[in-house]
Amino acid sequence: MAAGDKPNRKLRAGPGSAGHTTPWLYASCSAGIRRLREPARKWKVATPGRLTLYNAVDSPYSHRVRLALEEAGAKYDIIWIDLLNKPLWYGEKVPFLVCGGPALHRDEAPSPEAKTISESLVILEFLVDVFPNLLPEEPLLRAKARFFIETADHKFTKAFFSFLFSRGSVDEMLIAVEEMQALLPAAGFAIGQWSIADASFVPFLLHLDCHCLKNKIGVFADGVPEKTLAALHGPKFFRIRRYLEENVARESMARTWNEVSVLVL
Ligand SMILES: N[C@@H](CCC(=O)N[C@@H](CS)C(=O)NCC(=O)O)C(=O)O
Repeated sequence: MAAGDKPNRKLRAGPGSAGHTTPWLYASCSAGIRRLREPARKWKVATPGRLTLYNAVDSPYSHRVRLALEEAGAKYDIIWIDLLNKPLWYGEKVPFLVCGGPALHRDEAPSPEAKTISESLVILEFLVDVFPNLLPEEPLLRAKARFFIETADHKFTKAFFSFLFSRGSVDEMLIAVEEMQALLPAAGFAIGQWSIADASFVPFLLHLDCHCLKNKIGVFADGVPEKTLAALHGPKFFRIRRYLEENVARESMARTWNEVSVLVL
């Protein structure tokens, strides 16, 4: 805007105001309302070609991605990696997603024309771009989902690994569970409808509750698994238990998890 120009008041006109020049945005600061009026977003969905997920048994990070793929109704191939005996070419952690190229075999590196993506949360964001039903369009809900993911990935997983493998304190573990519980709405999933926010968190909660504590997988002092399980199943954690049960009841979970073999192969 050149010096001395007046701001274009028409920009502040609401919908239906005579002659407003931009139908995209209006703000009524006096009413404290800001609305973004965009036409419905036209998702330009890339076609990534064949999707191949490299997974490992007992990996909550991999489980994140598999849940999202199942919820998206995606077609994908899955290759199981033994982390103690990785194929020679495989320098990555799991999960690892290959997009494009021909069908792969465990011992064969992806072809040069295939694209690869690592880091479970990056893969989840990529899947949202390809399968928009994994996250609602509403910006505030998207922000809420990302905050939930951020808290799950930093605070919860940090407490989880410290508790299980570095003799972290029960109290710190339970505080992290409480913090996640406080982010949940009164009913439903992390942001109401199921989304990648749930995919990012539930595998860790499930591992803690239904796998590591029950089967004493971790480095624990005597009595710690029992004490922690009793607390998690007490009235204080009623909401998060219900949340876990509702996640476990989903088809995506039935297709990817069972308590005996841990992950459905
Ligand atoms: N930040 C990574 C962590 C993935 C990760 O640590 N994966 C473990 C299995 S749960 C792994 O592949 N470990 C084998 C290794 O480090 O070589 C993600 O979110 O994908």
